[in-house]
Amino acid sequence: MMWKVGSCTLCLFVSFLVLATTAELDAEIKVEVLFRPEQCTPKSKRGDMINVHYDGFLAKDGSQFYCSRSDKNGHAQWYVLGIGQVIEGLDKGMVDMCPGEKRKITVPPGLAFGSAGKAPVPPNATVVFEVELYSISRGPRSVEAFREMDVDGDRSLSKAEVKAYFKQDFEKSGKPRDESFYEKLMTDVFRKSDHNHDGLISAKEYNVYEHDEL
Ligand SMILES: [Ca+2]
Ligand SMILES: [Ca+2]
Repeated sequence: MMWKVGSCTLCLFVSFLVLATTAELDAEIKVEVLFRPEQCTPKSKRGDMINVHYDGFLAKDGSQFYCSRSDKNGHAQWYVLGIGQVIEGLDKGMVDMCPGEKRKITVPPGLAFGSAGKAPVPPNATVVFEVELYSISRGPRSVEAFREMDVDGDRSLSKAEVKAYFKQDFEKSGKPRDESFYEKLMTDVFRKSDHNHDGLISAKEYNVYEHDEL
């Protein structure tokens, strides 16, 4: 009799756990705006290059597992938004953000590190990111941008072409930066996009939208 009660309780408990886990895997992200500048433009959108600092915490106890300010010499990180360079929850949660804006993004495991986790994040963990957006470089993944960057028209982007484009882009926005900044930005872009490491970004490597016309 005791056994029966025991196993049944266990059984209920297990199915409750499974239900809870499934619900968490299906859950959506939660976005709280911590700070928004009065002049909130431009807004980030898929395909933009964004520069962000972010801190990661475990939801269950608030412990910090990542801090971009202490990692990689404290440089804010460059990402192309919306193409899987960061966890899905951040790709979704950093849309429509303007430079200077700060957000707290709570991400369920299904849109973060999943049932496997990723050390030091344990399996099935809900994570919380505090992100601060520094700058947005407009639509570098558009067909127009590719054509504009590909000055010699050989349907691939050299390092010089990419660097010149960013330089022009920042100068146009009235915020020119020094040479090492463009160099770093260009290096980041090649590290993430030059998949076959031939020193050129082909139309195919660049083309996250899979436009036929490239
Ligand atoms: Ca070219
Ligand atoms: Ca290449």
